Amino acid sequence: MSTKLRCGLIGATGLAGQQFISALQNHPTLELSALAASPRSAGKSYADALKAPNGMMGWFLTETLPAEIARMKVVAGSELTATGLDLIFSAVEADVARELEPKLAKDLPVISAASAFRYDDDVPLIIPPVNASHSELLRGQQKARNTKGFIAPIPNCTTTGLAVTLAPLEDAFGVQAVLMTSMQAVSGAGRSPGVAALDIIDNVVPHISKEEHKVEVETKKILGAAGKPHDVRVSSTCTRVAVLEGHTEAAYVSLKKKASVQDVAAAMREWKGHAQTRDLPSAPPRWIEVLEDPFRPQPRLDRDTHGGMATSVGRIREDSVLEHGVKYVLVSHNTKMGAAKGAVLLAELLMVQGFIGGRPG
Ligand code: 2RA
Repeated sequence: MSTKLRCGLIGATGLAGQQFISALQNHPTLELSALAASPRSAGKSYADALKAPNGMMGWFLTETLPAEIARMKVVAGSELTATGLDLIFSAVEADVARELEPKLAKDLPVISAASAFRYDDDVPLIIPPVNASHSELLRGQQKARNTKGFIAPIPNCTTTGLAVTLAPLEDAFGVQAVLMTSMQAVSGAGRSPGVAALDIIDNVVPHISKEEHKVEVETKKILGAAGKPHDVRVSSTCTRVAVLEGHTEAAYVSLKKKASVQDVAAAMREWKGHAQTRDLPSAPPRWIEVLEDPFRPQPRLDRDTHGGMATSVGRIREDSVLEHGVKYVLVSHNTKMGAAKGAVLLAELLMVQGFIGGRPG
């Protein structure tokens, strides 16, 4: 019998759900044991649930749908029970998450890509190498909500790349203010409805609903102490560009202490992240790759570095407008480190920390 932890996945048929299926394939300690989606898919095999009325097989990843997943029976999210499961991954939209996640968290840990609970004071927002210790909030959450499980969301994918690059700067020099402009891939918008081809080809769309607020609030929450947001000032402009995968961000950072370009590059290169994350199965050999070529990072060339789990940084320069200013460009894989693989990494951390394991009967 398998000794892997048994995972349920809600929102299994959507694009984010498919990315979870991919992220969990051949995982050394986790396996998918239950798939849940909307009542429309309930009772069907996963392959049948993906079929559109026009006959299109709605599997959107480049890798083949694994045969054992294709055969699995899908249940309605509202019917999924904790029995026989160790944890839940959630890939549902925020409104569905608001209803389903608290029910499931009564018995099980819920690792979520949804934004529904990210801003609650008793909910940590963890990027494992950056703020692994924020998991201490989970015990308080369990007590306050009287649950055996808990809800642990991952941040917005645009926040992830920014926070990963700010963490070594905060550790080495302190950060006081950040200005950031993103150039975000279309995959970030999902497929329902997603971004229409006619809107994005030959174009840049200068607004993504609620995105800038998320980046600003989440960055402060992640860089702060558990339950106490950092006082860094964050201002962003989020745009959508005609790129499939990989968010590019131009960041301008005011440091607390002056640092040279070489100091900043060294701080990022040498940053190892939280000690508990170094040996996690999904951890890359380095969290940040600093590139010297002034024409990098580029999403097409750099998003898949270390399996999409590393953030690539280039164009590090001094900034003469901000106090102790530096500026750089980063690329972070929005659907890997910024989504499903990042959520799996969080589950791995919470296993090491003893928050996950122990199956309800
Ligand atoms: C986007 N960050 O790219 C969002 C996805 N959650 O639209």
